[in-house]
Amino acid sequence: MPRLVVVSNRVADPRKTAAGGLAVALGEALNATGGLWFGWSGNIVEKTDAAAQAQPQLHVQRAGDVTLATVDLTQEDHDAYYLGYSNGVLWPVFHYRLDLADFDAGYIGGYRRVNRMFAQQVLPLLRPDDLIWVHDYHLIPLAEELRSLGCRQRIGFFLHIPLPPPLIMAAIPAHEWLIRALFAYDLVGLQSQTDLNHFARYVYTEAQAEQAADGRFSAFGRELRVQAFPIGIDVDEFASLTQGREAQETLATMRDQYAKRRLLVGVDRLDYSKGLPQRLRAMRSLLQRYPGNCNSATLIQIASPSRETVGAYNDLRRQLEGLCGSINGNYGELDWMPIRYIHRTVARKRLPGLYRASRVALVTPLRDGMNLVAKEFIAAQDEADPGVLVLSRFAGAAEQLRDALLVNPYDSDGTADAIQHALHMPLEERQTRHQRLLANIREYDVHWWQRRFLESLQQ
Ligand code: ADQ
Repeated sequence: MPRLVVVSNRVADPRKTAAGGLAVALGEALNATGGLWFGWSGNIVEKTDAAAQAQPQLHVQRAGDVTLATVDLTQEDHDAYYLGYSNGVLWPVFHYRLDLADFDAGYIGGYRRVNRMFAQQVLPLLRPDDLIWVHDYHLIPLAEELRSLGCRQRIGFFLHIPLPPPLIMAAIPAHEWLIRALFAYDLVGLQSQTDLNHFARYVYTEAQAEQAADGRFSAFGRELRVQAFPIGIDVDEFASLTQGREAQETLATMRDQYAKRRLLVGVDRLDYSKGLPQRLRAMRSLLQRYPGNCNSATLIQIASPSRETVGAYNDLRRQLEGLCGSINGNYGELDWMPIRYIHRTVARKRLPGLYRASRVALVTPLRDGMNLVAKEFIAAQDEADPGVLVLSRFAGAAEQLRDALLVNPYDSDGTADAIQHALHMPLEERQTRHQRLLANIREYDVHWWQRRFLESLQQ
């Protein structure tokens, strides 16, 4: 196996548990080949620092057999590339939220500049037979930049977020440039069959693709292979976290506090793609339509702070606070509240305890590339008495997890009906569904994903 080089916006030390399953899986492949991981350091340097502007400083660090190489960004580049183009244009549009995109601000210059700078910085670190794996929407034009500098190595790209239908994609003024840039890769991986269909329709209708066979597309005078590789979690790692001290402590505390009540859980970044206001409205509808849940069902919603300097995220935060206040105010009792909303991150080692204490998980994004919380919830359950997953049909995970209760999150009454079903599902049905879900996430785990992508890239 050739040496693996991973390039992503952020770099994580794969030896740390807090880094999560993706970092562990990439770390595994990097370790096996003595690989290199390149990305932004997370540091922002002042623009007045002329030296840093001309030649960003490269920080190199060893993590076992893996080399971590990072560069700083100037404030201006960070704002245009990261906050602006990546999270103010690509993130909303790729999640179908044209209304939230800010097309006019000229962020694209910063996006191109940082991609070019990444290419210039990583190029001297490359060896002739390296395999390069680029991650996510921040770095779509990276291969094009690398090719223009003479890079001939195989380069693959994986998009962690959805790829929208052609007419939505076409709202981005530079849409053709973005899709053309993908054709500088040898392989593009997407999360789902739906994303793959959208890509195919785009190149047929917008780029007059000539032929497509065997996952190969030719357009813009180039040929590209595009496949779906649904990402998974490290099921064994998660199962062992579940047995750990922190998770067991959390489980015991929750069981103690909610002994005679039913617990529902939601764990998300505070992001408008995750359907949080819709989820709270479904809870309100549950209490209205099925009053037996009053004084009984409680949703613990953990929403970790995310991208707080992007305007749309602050509006959402206020909206959630208003909804929680109104639902708790209307339905709460002296000793019971229907919603416990926590605007914080929960330690990764505690999460499995929270999942296991919950009878139902609400994973109801309006759009999501995959959604790993759905898979983590399944992995953390007690097989003898498992909880039920209520899952949005608009999460990439819904293509695989057919044994969850699939819902339309825009339909609050329909979602409330599904929650009611989940809360009262007989043990036998819970077990059957859980066994099938667990078999699925075991077969298509994060190691499978990593191996399949890299095998395909090497072919
Ligand atoms: P995200 O949008 O971040 O990822 P997700 O797949 O759910 O979404 O992964 C989130 C991870 O962070 C999970 O491991 C979860 O446990 C953790 N997490 C989330 N909220 C947390 C909280 N409040 N406290 C503690 N931990 C929390 C993007 C795409 C997804 C895709 C992944 C991987 O948007 O669709 O599944 O990448 O490709």
